[in-house]
Amino acid sequence: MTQTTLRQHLQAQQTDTDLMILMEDIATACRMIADRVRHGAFAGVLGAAETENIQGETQKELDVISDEVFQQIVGGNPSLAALVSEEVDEVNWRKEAPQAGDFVVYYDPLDGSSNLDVNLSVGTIFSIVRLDAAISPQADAVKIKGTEQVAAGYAIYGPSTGLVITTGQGVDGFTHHPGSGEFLLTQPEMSIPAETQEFAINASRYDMWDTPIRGYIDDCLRGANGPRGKKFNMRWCASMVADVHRILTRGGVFLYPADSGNAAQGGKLRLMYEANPMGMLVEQAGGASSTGTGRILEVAPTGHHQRVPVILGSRDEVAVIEGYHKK
Ligand code: P6P
Repeated sequence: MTQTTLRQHLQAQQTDTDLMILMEDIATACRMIADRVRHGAFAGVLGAAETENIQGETQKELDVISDEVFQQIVGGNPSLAALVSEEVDEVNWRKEAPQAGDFVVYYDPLDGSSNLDVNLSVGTIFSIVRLDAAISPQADAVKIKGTEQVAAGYAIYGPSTGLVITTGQGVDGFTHHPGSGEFLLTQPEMSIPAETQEFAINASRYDMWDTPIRGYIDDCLRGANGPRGKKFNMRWCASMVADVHRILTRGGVFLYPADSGNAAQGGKLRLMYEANPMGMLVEQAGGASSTGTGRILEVAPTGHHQRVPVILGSRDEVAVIEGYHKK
C-alpha cells in the first residue's frame, strides 16, 4: 500500500520550500515528543515538575521535556525569527534582526498533560505566521492576528501518533508509520459536517457559565422534546487536541467559554497557540470558530499569552450558540 509522505503532500500542494522545511522540523519534534511520552513511565517523568509555567499551572515533567525537545529541534531552523511557547513567559528570539519572510511559531508543546498519568491522549499544537516586514525583537512584534497564519496543526499522541495540518488548502491527517518513521497521509481532506448532535464542554463548570451558554446546554439536554428537537450526546476529553480531532473526524462542537471562574483572564484557553491554530484548522475543514460574539481569528492580540473564550466546530451549531449570545 503506497501512501503519501508529509513531504510529498506538501510538495504536491506547492508549499513554499522554507515553510515545508519548517513543518518537517515540527513533525520531527512531534515524533520525538511522542517517543518521550510513550516511554514516560519508564523514565519516571509522568509526575509533576517542581515548577509552574507562566499560566500559573504546575508543570508536568513531560511539559518541560517536550518544550525542550521542540526548542532543540525547531529552534535551529534558519528561517525562524521567534518561538512562543505556552510553557515559557518570554518570547524566544532566534535572530537579532528578524526579516520579512522569517517565521514565528507559537506552540503548546504538550496540551492536555493532566491526562498523562492516566494514559489518555495528549498532543502538541502549533501555529505559524510569516513576517511581512522586518521587525525589532520585542514582545509586541509577535501579537499577530490569527487571520495572518500561514499554517497550523497538531500532533495527537493516542493509540497512534497522528499529525493534522493545514497550509490554507484544506486539512489533511497523517499517521506515524513506525516501520518507515514517516508520517503517511491517512485522512485526506478532513471535513466537518455542518450539523451535529454532539457537544464537548466541561459540564462541572455549569454554575460558573453565563446565561447564553447555560441556556444553550439546557436546551440541548432537553432532547427531542425540547427546543432543539433532537437528542444530543456529550464528550469531554480534558485534552483540546483529542476533542478537536474527534470534531475534525466526525463533527461536533467544542466549548470552553469564559465563566466566572476565569473571567479575570478572559477565558481558560490561550489565543496564540490553542484557539488560533485550532480555529484555522476548523475553518479550513468547513467549520466555524467563535468567541461566542465574534470570529476567533479576528481577535487582535493584546499579548502572546492572552486567553479567549473558545467555541468551534460544526458551523451551523456554532451559529446557534452565537444566536444565544444575541438573545
Ligand atoms: P479542564 C488542557 O489543560 C486544556 O488546556 C485543554 O487541552 C482542555 O480542553 C482544557 O484545558 C481542559 O480544561 O477545565 O477540563 O481541565
